[in-house]
Amino acid sequence: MTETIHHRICPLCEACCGLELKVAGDKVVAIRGHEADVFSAGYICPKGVALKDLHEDPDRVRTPLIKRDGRFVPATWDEAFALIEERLVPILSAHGRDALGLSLGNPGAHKMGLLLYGPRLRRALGTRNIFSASTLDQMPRHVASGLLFGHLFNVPVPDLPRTGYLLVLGANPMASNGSMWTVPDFRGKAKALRARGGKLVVVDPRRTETAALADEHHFIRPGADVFLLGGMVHTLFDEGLADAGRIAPLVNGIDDVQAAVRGFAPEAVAARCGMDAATIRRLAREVAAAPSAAVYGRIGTCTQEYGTLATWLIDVINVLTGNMDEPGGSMFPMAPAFAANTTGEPGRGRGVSFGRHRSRVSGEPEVFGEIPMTCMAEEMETPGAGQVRAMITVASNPVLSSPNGPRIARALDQLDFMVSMDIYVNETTRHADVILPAPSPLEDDHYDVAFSQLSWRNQARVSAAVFPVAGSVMKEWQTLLKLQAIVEGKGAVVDATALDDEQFAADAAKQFGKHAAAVISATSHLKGPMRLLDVGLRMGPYGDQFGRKPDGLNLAKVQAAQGGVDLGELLPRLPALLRTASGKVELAPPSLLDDLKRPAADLARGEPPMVIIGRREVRSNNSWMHNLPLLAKGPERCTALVNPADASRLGLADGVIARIASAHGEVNARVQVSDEMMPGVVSLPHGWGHDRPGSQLSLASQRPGANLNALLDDSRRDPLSGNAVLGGVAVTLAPA
Ligand SMILES: Nc1nc2c(c(=O)[nH]1)N[C@H]1C(S)=C(S)[C@@H](COP(=O)(O)OP(=O)(O)OC[C@H]3O[C@@H](n4cnc5c(=O)[nH]c(N)nc54)[C@H](O)[C@@H]3O)O[C@H]1N2
Ligand SMILES: Nc1nc2c(c(=O)[nH]1)N[C@H]1C(S)=C(S)[C@@H](COP(=O)(O)OP(=O)(O)OC[C@H]3O[C@@H](n4cnc5c(=O)[nH]c(N)nc54)[C@H](O)[C@@H]3O)O[C@H]1N2
Ligand code: SF4
Ligand SMILES: [Mo]
Repeated sequence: MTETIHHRICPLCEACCGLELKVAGDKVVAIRGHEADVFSAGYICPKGVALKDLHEDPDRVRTPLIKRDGRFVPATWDEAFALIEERLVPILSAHGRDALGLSLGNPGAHKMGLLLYGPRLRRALGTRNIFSASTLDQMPRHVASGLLFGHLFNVPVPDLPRTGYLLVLGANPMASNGSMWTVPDFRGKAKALRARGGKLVVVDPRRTETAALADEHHFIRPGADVFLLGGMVHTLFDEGLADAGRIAPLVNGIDDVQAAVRGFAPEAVAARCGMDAATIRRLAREVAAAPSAAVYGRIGTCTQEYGTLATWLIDVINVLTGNMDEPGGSMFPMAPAFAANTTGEPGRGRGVSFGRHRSRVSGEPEVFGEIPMTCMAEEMETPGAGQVRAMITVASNPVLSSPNGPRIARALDQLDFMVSMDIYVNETTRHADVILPAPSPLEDDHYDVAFSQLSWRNQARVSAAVFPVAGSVMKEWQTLLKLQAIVEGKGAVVDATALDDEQFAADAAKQFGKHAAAVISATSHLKGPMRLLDVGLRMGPYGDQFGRKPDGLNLAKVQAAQGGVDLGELLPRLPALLRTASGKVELAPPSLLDDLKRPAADLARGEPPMVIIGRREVRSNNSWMHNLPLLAKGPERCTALVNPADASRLGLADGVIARIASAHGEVNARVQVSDEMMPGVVSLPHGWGHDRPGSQLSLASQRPGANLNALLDDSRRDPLSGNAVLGGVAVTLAPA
């Protein structure tokens, strides 16, 4: 059979690598990195290669499933939508819109169909009960960006190719391949930094794969970053090193920050961080003195009780050392499409506000329209007006990925009705009444709607589906439109493509007024997300403006460019990017200054003898790639890493099974004794626990692993962002 070559962006993690696939007929022969990709230049990790296994996985759901007498049976799409209409509409009429909850998971951020059509379903549903992986992840980053720069996606990323100094806290890009920072081949870029005389410093309770690459690594007590960062900011003022440089006239509130960190002298915070004061001072001096420097934090600094404060203080250091928006510092990418910071009036906006409504049971404030994921179980369990009685999950597996997952499983069982858009029958979707599958990534078009806004270099890349959709599987944007039609009362029989045309025409009329007809005709060869992408690119900052800038970008040009279009290194974007009401960087938002009282009152807190944190590993992806042969083989990955001193104190030897217990649950995991752990801290990866009855993951269930989230407390949150606390939770360990 003749072989053909296809190029495709990997949709599995935030690195967004360009892949080259060799295909024969309907079979993938080989997958490797695409050398000519302008952005990833041939880089690939084992998960990218495993796209073949994902495409071929016999357990992947390929037809709608309806639960009858407790068992899933295949159904047609018409049957599935008819049942959804029959069951969901009466619940909404009887109990109102908030009776339906929506749970949005991580892969939704990687799929253009879900990203571009999900918000429409959300609006149509009109429910306040929106839960997403964002509050298990990066919500503190969005809150800090919103408060300081006026928009949740005004996220600065390290300008790694040009920086002289990178300080990484609570991130392990060597395993995760980067997050809220799209940076394929971190290793290569970090090595280049060191080769040109730059320095890499890592702060983490575990000496990670990234730390192994660094000049320096420092252990820190889990959850204590706010103290270290506060100590560094204090040092900058104390030693006369604070200088915001070029952007100083654009920054409000520097004096307020100085006053707010008065109690955070390195000598006062050192014990709480588990670091010494001299090191804290030295790190501050080094960041200030480096020709250019970037401070970057991620999961470790977000998923803790001071997540928003820690994220904010990272930005504060980048600003006060003159590195914000400067080459080699932390810079703002300029995406070619869909970025709010490239539309509207440059340099000014409405800013952000939170708490327009509160969650019913715990009274948690809404943040960017979401209620914390850790409130989902109680909203389902607690009777009364507004109780969640039905759920739609979209690419979301909270039973494994959210604290107190077993409680979520019990609550899902009590629902009147549940629909899951998902590709597996797994720990969460086994609770559904209807499962609506998605095409394999290789059967779908792709553009990085979100991650283009976080890229280490500006670029435009798009990939077409490698294979036509097998069987009758609907594209996810069409499924979303059908669900939208059902809740809007248009009925399950509506034709999704016709609805899309209708919606596009209405949107075009709003955006283009008298030119709408011309835009509709210019894009009439396209449907769905690709049509929206063409409009997005053409009207974006590099766009051809439908012919007014003939040299500009459009979809056809990006498609024609093998390996994508390089749009150059990151450029300074302040003040035009700001969307604050003042048109300034608001360095000292009152809510953050106020929240600083919490850690200030917590300086002397004693620590439990043992706390648990999570970790990531290259061959795993949150809760769902454990069923793929290429990734599942090899050594056991769901192990508990324990420092040798702790192991001998607790009577644990390498390879034994330990019983790990918290106030909320117990799990068993194999011990791996390692001096890469800080004493008093145990590390267990999340996303495991594939031993739940009713899941259909034949390979994953053979080595199920332990569910870290069965140990975590779903009442612990960062108050400003609603983000879950995923680390620093007290546990005991003993031989099982
Ligand atoms: N303790 C602890 N818990 C954590 C974390 C941690 O560090 N520690 N990390 C958190 C983070 S950062 C995140 S993002 C969350 C992730 O948690 P979730 O948002 O729950 O995402 P995943 O675990 O990746 O599960 C993805 C789901 O989507 C399905 N899926 C995969 N591909 C597709 C597709 O193409 N279409 C559809 N419709 N479905 C698909 C999978 O079958 C699975 O059910 O976990 C969080 N949980
Ligand atoms: N292979 C793989 N890649 C992935 C994923 C995956 O599951 N597997 N998940 C994807 C997703 S959804 C995300 S959000 C990203 C996350 O990307 P990263 O943030 O880079 O992910 P982690 O590897 O979890 O790194 C978090 C680090 O924080 C440390 N840490 C824990 N608590 C603390 C603390 O209190 N302070 C400090 N300073 N450090 C702490 C941990 O030891 C760990 O090394 O990765 C993405 N990429
Ligand atoms: S690093 Fe991420 S995007 Fe790149 S091949 Fe691996 S999973 Fe795919
Ligand atoms: Mo995430």
